[in-house]
Amino acid sequence: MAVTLTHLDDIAIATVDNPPVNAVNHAVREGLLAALAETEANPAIRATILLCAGRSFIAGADIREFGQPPKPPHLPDVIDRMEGATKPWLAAIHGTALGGGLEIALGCHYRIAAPSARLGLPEVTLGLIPGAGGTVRLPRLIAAEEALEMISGGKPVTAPKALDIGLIDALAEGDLQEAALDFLRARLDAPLPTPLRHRQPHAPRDAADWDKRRQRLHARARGQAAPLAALEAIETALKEPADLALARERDSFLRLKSHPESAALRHVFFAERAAGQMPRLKDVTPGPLTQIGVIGGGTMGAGIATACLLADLPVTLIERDAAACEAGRARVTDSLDGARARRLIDADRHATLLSQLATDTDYAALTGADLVIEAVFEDMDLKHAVFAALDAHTRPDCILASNTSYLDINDIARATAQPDRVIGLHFFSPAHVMKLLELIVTDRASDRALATGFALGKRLRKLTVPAGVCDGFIGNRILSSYRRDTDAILQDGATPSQIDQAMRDFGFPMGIFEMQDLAGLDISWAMRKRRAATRDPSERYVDIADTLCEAGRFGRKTGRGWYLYEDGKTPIPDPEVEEIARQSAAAAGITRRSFSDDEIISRILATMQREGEEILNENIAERASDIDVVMINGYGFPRWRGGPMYMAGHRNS
Ligand code: 3H9
Repeated sequence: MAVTLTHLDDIAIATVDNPPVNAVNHAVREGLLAALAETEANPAIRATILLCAGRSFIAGADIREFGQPPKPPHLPDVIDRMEGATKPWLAAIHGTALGGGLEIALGCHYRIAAPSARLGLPEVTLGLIPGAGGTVRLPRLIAAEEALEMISGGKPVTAPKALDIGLIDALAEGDLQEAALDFLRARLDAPLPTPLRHRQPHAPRDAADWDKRRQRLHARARGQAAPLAALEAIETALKEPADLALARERDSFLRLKSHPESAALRHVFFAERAAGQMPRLKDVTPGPLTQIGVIGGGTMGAGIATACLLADLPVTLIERDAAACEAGRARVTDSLDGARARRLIDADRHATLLSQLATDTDYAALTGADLVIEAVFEDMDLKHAVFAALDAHTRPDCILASNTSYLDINDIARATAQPDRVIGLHFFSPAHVMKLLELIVTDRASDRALATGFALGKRLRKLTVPAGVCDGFIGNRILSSYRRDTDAILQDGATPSQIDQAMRDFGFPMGIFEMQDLAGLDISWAMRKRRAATRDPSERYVDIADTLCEAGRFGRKTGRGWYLYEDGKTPIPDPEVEEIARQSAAAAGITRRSFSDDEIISRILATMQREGEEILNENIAERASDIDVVMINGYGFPRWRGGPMYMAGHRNS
C-alpha cells in the first residue's frame, strides 16, 4: 500500500510510503484519492495529517513514469480534490518536499516542516515547469519575486526561510507527528483557510525590478526552454484567473515533457546517480575516513585540503619547508574566506575548520592518516619519491591517492611495496568547488582502496566517476582530442573568436580558446615539448599554439594569448594571431576556407564522440553515461543537451 490511513481520535493520518523518496507514482495518486474519499465520507474524522514514511516527504512526481503516457488519476486532479476537501489537510514535511511533493503541500490547507527540511520546485532542472498547480498556487501564497526565484531557479529553500517567506505556517520542533497533531487540534474549530486557487496573487512589488529579473532570466536561459516557460507561466498566473492559468500551466508542462531538452536532462539526472556505482564494489566495506593527508600545498593541494575540511575531515598538509607550509595554509585560509564570503560558513565555523588543518614537513606526521592525496608537481621522479616516502611512513591500510592529471598511476604505484592501495583521485580546480571527481582505477587497486575512494567522494559531495588508467583519463583525454581538432579548424580557416562563439551558442559557458587563455597556455606547451619525441608522426600536428607560446603569449596572465586582454579579462580578437594561423596554414600547404558555426560544432561533437567510443571500447569508462557526466560537470558541456554520448544515441540502460 503506497498510502495508508490510520486514526488518532478524530484526526486521520495519511502516510505515504513509497521508498526511497516517496515519489508520486500512479499508486500514490490512487492512494491519496482513496484517503480523500474516506476522510470526507467518515463523519468521525475532522482533519487529516499528510505524513511520509522514511527519509523524506514527497520528492516529486516519479520521473521514471515520464517516458510513459499519463495514466489517471492525474496529479493536478488529486490536488484539486484535496484543496476542495471540506475538512482540513495538513502537510507535515521532513526531508525534502520537491516538485509535485510541494504542489501537494500547496493543495493542503496548512503546512508545517521540520527545521532541517527543504522545500522547492526544481522542475526547471529537468527541463520542465511545475505541472500540478505550482506556478499558480505559489504566487498566491508568497511574494511574486520569491515565487519567480523558486520556480525559475529551481533551488530549494530551507524550512526557516520557508517560514520567513510564508511558504509554511510553522516550524515543527521535536516529533513531527506530535507537532502536527498539536497544530491541527488548535485549529479544529477555526474556519477552513481559503484554498490558494481562490486567493488573489501577490503582484510584483516593483515593476522595474520585475523587469530586471525577467531580463536576467532571459540572459541566464541561454537557449533553454524551461526557465522562460516558467516565467511565462508565473506571469499568466499573476494576470489571469486561476482556472485559466492552471490549464495553461498543464499544457506547457505536457509540451515540455515531450521536448528533447527534458529528455536530455532526465538522462543526466539518472546518469549522475548511476555514475558512483561500480558493480564489483557492491558488497565491499570502505576503510575509515577520520584523518586525511595531503601532499603539496599548491593550488590543487590547498583546494583538496579545503574540500576535506569543509566535509569535517581533519587534514595534515605536507610541504617541503616551513615557508611552503605557510603558503599552503594561506591558500587554504583564502579558500575558506571565499566560502565565508559566499555565506557557506560563518566566522565560528571558519575558525573551527582552520583549527583542523595541521602542516608539517615530515611524512611521519601521516602515521594516523586513513587516506593521503598527493598533489605535487607533475614529474614522475618526484611522484616516485613521494610515494616511496608515503609507503615508508603510513599505516599499511592507509589508501594512497595521486591527483595526477596526465601521468601513469600504475607506474607511480610501482614506487610502493603495496600497489594495491594506490588509486587516483583526479580533482578539478577549484577542488573545493567543482562537483566532479574522477576515481582512477589502477591495475592492481584493491576493492577496499576503490570503495574508500568512492566513500571520500561521497563525503565531499562530489560526483565520483570511475575511470581506467590512460593518458588524460576520461575528461582530459576528450578535451585533448577536441583541442587538437579546434587547432586544425583554426589552421583550416576559422578564427578563435568564431570557434568560441559557436561553442557558446551551443551552450558552453566559454569557448575552448578563452578557456585556454584563462588556464594559461604554458603548462600544455611544456607537456607538448616533453612528448614531442614520442608523438605519432602520421598524426596531424598544428603548431599555432607553440608559436604563440614562443612569443610569450601565455594567456590572460601575460595580457596576450589566443586573444588580447587590455583590461586583463575581456578577450579581444588579435589580427596577429590570425596572421600566425595564416602562416601556419601556408607552411603546411593548406588552402584556408570558411566554416559555418554548424560545421564547427558538428566537428567538435564528432571528435568528442569518437574519442568517447574509444574510451568505452578500451573499458576506461564503466558506461557511456559516465562520459556525459564528466563532460557536463568538468568541461562545461551544456547539461540540457544531455552530453556528447547521449547525443550520439547512447541512452541510460
Ligand atoms: C515533478 O514533480 C513534476 C510535477 O510538477 C508535476 C507532475 C504532474 N522520481 O538523489 P538520490 C530516486 S518533477 C523517481 O541518490 P539523495 C533516484 O533515482 C520531479 N526517482 O538521493 C535514486 O534512485 P537509485 C521534481 C527518484 O538523498 C533514489 O531516488 N522533483 C526521484 O542524494 C535516491 O536519490 C525532483 O526533481 C523522482 N522524483 O537526494 C527531485 N527522486 O537509488 C529529484 C529521486 O535507484 N530528486 N529518485 O539510484 C532529488 O533531487 C534527489 O533525489 C533528492 C534525494 C533530493 C530527493
